[in-house]
Amino acid sequence: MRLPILLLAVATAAAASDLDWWKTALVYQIYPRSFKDSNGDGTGDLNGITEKLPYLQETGIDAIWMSPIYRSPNYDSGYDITDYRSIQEEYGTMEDFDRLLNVSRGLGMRVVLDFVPNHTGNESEWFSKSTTRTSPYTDYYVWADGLNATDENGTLYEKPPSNWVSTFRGSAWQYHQVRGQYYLHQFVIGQPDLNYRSDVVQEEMKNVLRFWLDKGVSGFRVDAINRLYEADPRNFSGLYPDEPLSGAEGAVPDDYEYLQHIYTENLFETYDVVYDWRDVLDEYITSQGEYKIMMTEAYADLQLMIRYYGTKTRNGSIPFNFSFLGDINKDSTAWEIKTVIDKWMTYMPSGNVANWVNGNHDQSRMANRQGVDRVDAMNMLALILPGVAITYQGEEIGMTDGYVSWNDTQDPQACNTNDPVNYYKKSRDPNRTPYHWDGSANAGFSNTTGATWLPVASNYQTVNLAAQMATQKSHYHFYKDVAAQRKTPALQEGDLDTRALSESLLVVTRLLPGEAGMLGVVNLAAEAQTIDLTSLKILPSDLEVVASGVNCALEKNATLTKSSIPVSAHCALLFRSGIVGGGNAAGAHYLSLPLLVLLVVATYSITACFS
Ligand SMILES: *[C@@H]1O[C@H](CO)[C@@H](O)[C@H](O)[C@H]1NC(C)=O
Ligand SMILES: *[C@@H]1O[C@H](CO)[C@@H](O)[C@H](O)[C@H]1NC(C)=O
Ligand SMILES: *[C@@H]1O[C@H](CO)[C@@H](O)[C@H](O)[C@H]1NC(C)=O
Ligand SMILES: *[C@@H]1O[C@H](CO)[C@@H](O)[C@H](O)[C@H]1NC(C)=O
Ligand SMILES: *[C@@H]1O[C@H](CO)[C@@H](O)[C@H](O)[C@H]1NC(C)=O
Ligand SMILES: *[C@@H]1O[C@H](CO)[C@@H](O)[C@H](O)[C@H]1NC(C)=O
Ligand SMILES: *[C@@H]1O[C@H](CO)[C@@H](O)[C@H](O)[C@H]1NC(C)=O
Ligand SMILES: *[C@@H]1O[C@H](CO)[C@@H](O)[C@H](O)[C@H]1NC(C)=O
Ligand SMILES: *[C@@H]1O[C@H](CO)[C@@H](O)[C@H](O)[C@H]1NC(C)=O
Ligand SMILES: CC(=O)N[C@H]1CO[C@H](CO)[C@@H](O)[C@@H]1O
Ligand SMILES: CC(=O)N[C@H]1CO[C@H](CO)[C@@H](O)[C@@H]1O
Repeated sequence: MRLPILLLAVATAAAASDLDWWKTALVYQIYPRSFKDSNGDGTGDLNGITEKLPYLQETGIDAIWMSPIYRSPNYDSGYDITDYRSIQEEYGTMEDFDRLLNVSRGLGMRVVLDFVPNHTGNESEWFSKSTTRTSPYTDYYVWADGLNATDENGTLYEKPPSNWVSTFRGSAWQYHQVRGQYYLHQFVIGQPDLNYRSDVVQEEMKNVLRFWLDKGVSGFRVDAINRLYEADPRNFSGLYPDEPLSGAEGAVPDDYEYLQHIYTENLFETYDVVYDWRDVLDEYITSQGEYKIMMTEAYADLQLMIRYYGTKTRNGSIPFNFSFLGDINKDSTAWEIKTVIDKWMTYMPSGNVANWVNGNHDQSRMANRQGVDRVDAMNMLALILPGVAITYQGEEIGMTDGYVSWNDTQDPQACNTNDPVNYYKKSRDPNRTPYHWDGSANAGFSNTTGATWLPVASNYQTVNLAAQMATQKSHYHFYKDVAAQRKTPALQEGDLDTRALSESLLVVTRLLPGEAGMLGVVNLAAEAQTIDLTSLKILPSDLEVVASGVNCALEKNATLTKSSIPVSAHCALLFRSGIVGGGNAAGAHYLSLPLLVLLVVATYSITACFS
């Protein structure tokens, strides 16, 4: 009898963690072209990722999220998908993907995919059939007739359906000879926007989600979500309405900033699609026993973003909070950082899961934005705040932006400037250069004798993983030490308290009654300071260093009391405190029911074994 009961209990506990895993997940964003090249063609690939999965597991990563790996002609680094159900050849095959998934599962890590629903590539079969009005693809895209106009000399000419501008400059409308109409592309010309006002498109995209969920992926990060819908011409006498001018200084009509995007961004219909996808993902709670994560990307203001979480009647997604990217920089004070954290926690609807993003493939690297001196601090904050933490590949070792010449430039956003002098202001290539595995040729990223797809950053011999693994004091060891604490009850469930003791001292505590507390201390100043935390009444007095940043004099395992904590210049420290008071005797109150069942049964079975 004993064994079956025990197994049942274990199964229940596992199921619970499969349902809750996402609430505190440490997610690692992989940019596949730049992570690891396994076949020597200068471009990263799936087998390269699979080869490095054990590294990620050792580091404490719960899930990897891969930027697009779907078939694409690559006019926009894989965001122009031509077949949502196959793998881009240079990354490998579907068998390689299945193996990656399997190995990842074997290591206890989950795989999250990028979902790019705003558009397909123009070379997709869907688009091709839409240009010839072949059912059911006729209305898969946003098609419209041009408008007649007369120029200053009275000559008739045809102009695009509206004044809308693409993110990458110029009209958002492109004339297509075969169909004799214009199609909408909010991004590059090769990316026609899908028509979400078509039920067939809605169903098609749900089936794409199901295709990958059936394989066993653990969810999606949804790209460019706030541009799914445009104004409905039926509400504007059959025409697409012009957007009003923004009045932005220095903007010319071809610039995206020239217009106020009231008809192309953040339309309320977008939220319903997100809630509908949530329902699709929730089908898998029953069939696979796993909660599937959905993270949405939207560069919108806070109030609009918050709506992605869902409503009283519909569940939604986790909107990426980019406040660490947008609202914190090298000069931010402890007061400002505290304000940014508190603001998100305040506006987030209660019961929802926060998230902290320190970098991605679209932004300059953290070490450049926040300064090398703040790499440990920012990594630690993301990892000790409640909710999901997302690390972009390379931020754990403090990689910096690489230099990419005009000749080597790949990013369409930069190429479209046609400006060999100022292109770099628009380029996202510097933050996409290959990962620095070691100090060997091509930073260990590729064994190619030719060029890698983007050049490796010049500092790879000093800033690389192997070097950081070899020394006790490194961004990598600090990151790993902090990540290791994420499974503690305090970081999983503890109450959050943030304090700015001064302009340069930030203190974050996570305290849970009956458990050891966690205390993060950041000194942003260029001078050492000694702090007294006796004003934090609930924080136990005895502290032990569990992670010590590269600039800190206090070493790991040092013990001290909260009344006097010496913090070096530009140092980030993580402490474990003694047991926080106020809990009930056993602390059992804080355990989830399945875990409780497991403990009780385990105790029984141990007793039985020795009786
Ligand atoms: C690079 O590695 C791949 C895979 O091991 C191998 O097939 C290829 O020959 C190597 N290329 C060079 C130039 O060493
Ligand atoms: C998946 O991994 C398991 C071990 O974790 C192994 O036994 C199995 O053969 C693998 N399957 C595939 C298709 O690679
Ligand atoms: C534009 O002018 C052409 C030729 O004069 C005409 O056939 C067409 O219907 C006009 N289109 C619109 C939208 O008025
Ligand atoms: C209008 O005519 C003038 C004089 O012939 C010419 O210089 C100008 O380029 C024309 N404008 C357009 C838009 O064709
Ligand atoms: C797709 O768009 C690109 C420009 O981005 C163009 O060069 C190419 O010819 C287009 N292909 C098709 C099939 O329309
Ligand atoms: C737009 O038109 C649709 C029907 O075509 C209608 O349901 C909707 O309420 C209208 N929206 C606005 C903002 O007028
Ligand atoms: C939302 O999700 C939660 C947790 O998965 C579930 O308990 C709740 O019933 C869902 N609400 C709706 C409206 O579907
Ligand atoms: C860039 O390419 C052009 C044309 O191939 C060449 O003339 C120029 O020297 C190159 N510049 C650099 C910096 O490599
Ligand atoms: C700190 O203590 C842990 C466990 O007691 C031990 O494994 C580790 O080696 C110690 N680290 C240092 C830097 O002393
Ligand atoms: C927010 C944003 O622009 N996200 C993506 C939407 O699609 C474009 C073009 O495909 C990508 O480059 C963006 O990263
Ligand atoms: C990029 C982005 O969406 N940033 C928003 C994140 O949240 C802050 C508020 O905390 C907004 O101000 C940013 O615009």
